Amino acid sequence: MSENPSIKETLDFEERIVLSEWSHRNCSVAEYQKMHGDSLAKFENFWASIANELEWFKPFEKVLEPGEYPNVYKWFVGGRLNLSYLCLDRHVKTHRKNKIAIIWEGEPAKSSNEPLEVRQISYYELWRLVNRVAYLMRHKLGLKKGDRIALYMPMIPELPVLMLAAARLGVIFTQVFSGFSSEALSARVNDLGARYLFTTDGYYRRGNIIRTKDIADKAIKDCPTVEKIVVIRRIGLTDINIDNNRDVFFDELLKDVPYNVYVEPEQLESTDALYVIYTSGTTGKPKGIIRDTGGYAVILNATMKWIFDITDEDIYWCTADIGWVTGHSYIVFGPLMSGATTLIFEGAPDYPEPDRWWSIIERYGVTIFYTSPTAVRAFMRLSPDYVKKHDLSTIRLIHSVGEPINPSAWKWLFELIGNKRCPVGSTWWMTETGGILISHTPGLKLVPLKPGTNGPPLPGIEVEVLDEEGKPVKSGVKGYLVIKKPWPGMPGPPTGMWGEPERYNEVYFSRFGYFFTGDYAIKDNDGYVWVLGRSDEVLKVAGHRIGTYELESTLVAHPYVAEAAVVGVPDEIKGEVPIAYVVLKTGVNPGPNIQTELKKWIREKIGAIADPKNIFVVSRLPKTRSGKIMRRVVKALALGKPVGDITTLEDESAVEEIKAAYEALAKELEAAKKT
Ligand code: 6R9
Repeated sequence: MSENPSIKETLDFEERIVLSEWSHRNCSVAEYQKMHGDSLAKFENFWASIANELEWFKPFEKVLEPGEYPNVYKWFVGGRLNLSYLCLDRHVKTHRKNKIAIIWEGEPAKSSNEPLEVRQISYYELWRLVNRVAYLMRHKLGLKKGDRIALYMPMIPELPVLMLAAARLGVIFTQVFSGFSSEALSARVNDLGARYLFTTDGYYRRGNIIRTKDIADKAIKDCPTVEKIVVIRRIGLTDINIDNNRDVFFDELLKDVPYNVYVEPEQLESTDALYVIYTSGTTGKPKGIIRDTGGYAVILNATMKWIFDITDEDIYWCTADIGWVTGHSYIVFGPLMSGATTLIFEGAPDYPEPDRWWSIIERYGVTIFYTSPTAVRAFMRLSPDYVKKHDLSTIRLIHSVGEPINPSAWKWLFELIGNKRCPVGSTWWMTETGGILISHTPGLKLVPLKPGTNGPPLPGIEVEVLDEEGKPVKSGVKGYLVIKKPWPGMPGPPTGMWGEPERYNEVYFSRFGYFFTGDYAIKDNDGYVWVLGRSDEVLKVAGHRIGTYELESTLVAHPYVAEAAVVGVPDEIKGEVPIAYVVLKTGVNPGPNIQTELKKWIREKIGAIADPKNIFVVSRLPKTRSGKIMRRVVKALALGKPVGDITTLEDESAVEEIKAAYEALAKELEAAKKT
């Protein structure tokens, strides 16, 4: 774990910021704690009242019920609803009918002479289109409730359209982030047993064309359940491979679907699955988290109000990729359920110029800005003039997500982007939680801000920080963050994890008996939670979650590699980056470019996000006498820290070798700095 060194400093400093502009919401810590305590005291009634703010086809009979498998719960049992209905049909019956639902901006050309590619889609248009696509899915592809599809899609409006159309029919989708490799894609498609794979010919990123269809072609060779690839033409590439028996173009399927078809939304059970999302853990293959329908809708609806204070006037922008959970919840389903205008952009933050984001905020008058600490740290390195030349005065609320925010990044957002007027929060949650669980809640009550904290747990959410033995630690002491009560949005029935009935309970509940998040945290005297980072073998690289185990097993799958150990080390911008130590098989002669070769291998097998910063070839790894790699030791060495007790080590020379590798690198970096 890369601990945030400034947290201790901030805890001691106890800076508290109260914004006079938010006086209508400001409250004391005691007041918040009272409200929070009340919500827990009448837990089920509390969540029932929040759930009743939604429109249900059939009201739920029971708030919460244990499922068939340990620690899997059913929320809002007996209730029927549909997220496509809640995101669209409900709004087109109101004043929101002609309101813009989605503003989309394509990647601008390098030359400013070319017009910007922008699409603004009203709720009514989106509703029409989703109906047509749902019709297409049902009648042309034969999809029905419970079938599975995979979406390997870039950031274009067709992606939310596909998600909403699938949701309308009860077709379970999984999205695979468009930066993942063909192998990562086929593993997920196969695990879910998807019938169709939706992708594009390509997309634009930093002035390049990424050829998604080529990657999909490669992936699909090993995917027996996939009947067809449906290709959305984003670029209009004429040289992609088309297999007439297997590939179909989306526009050709859609062409003769009448513009006015209506597909009645399936009345789904609250406990029916909406999607499956794969995420990295400490061991084994990625975990397919099952997302239910009712609990998820409730947590999103609540958090859009409490945390984002969403109103009809807002232009809301979450800068994540829709392929990650943040995009599922807070670009698509959350904002659209709230009737907001949600902004989607294709491309990168710094292309064609480093002010792309600030120009977007100015161009559309963004009011709510939800971003990541990694992006902030990258911008902080550049001249503030890129920001200052744009009018950002429309912004009224800022949050970040994905990793701990260091106080200086927080201050940069607060001062430069928010002009000291806007609440800035750091919303804690994870793929497994579905929605935000720990955050400041400017839309409800606003306790004083503190740079770097996540703030208090939301009403209805009970968390605790425990020591090794599972006892609560005192305030200010670091421990393990657990969630004590079930929450709406938690992994859904029947098994929490797709196809793996035992694993869910084993992974999350075996250690403490409560849901263990995997995070280290501190609770301060005000009950604010400060998540410090992961306590396990999961890395957060630029906010992306990567298991060291996944990287290690990919490395040892290379024909030259016998053993591998991967650890995370702090990085000024990305928060954390992987470093790998590998032992080669005896007798192989890899040549001088083995590091480059292994980096390429990881890109091919997982994707560029997992690219290790350094790969060191060593002759042995530090192991216990029973043959287990001592990661603690590898990690300390990678950080240039003392290794502590190594009496159980089998062979101390392994330590010396890694130490030497670290020192050589440190020297190299020092030399590079000087030149
Ligand atoms: C939404 C998302 C989950 C892990 C989580 C924690 C870290 C996320 C954070 C944060 C500190 C925040 N994390 N938000 N840490 N402050 N505001 O990121 O999901 O990709 O599953 O990652 O991210 O370590 O355990 P996911």
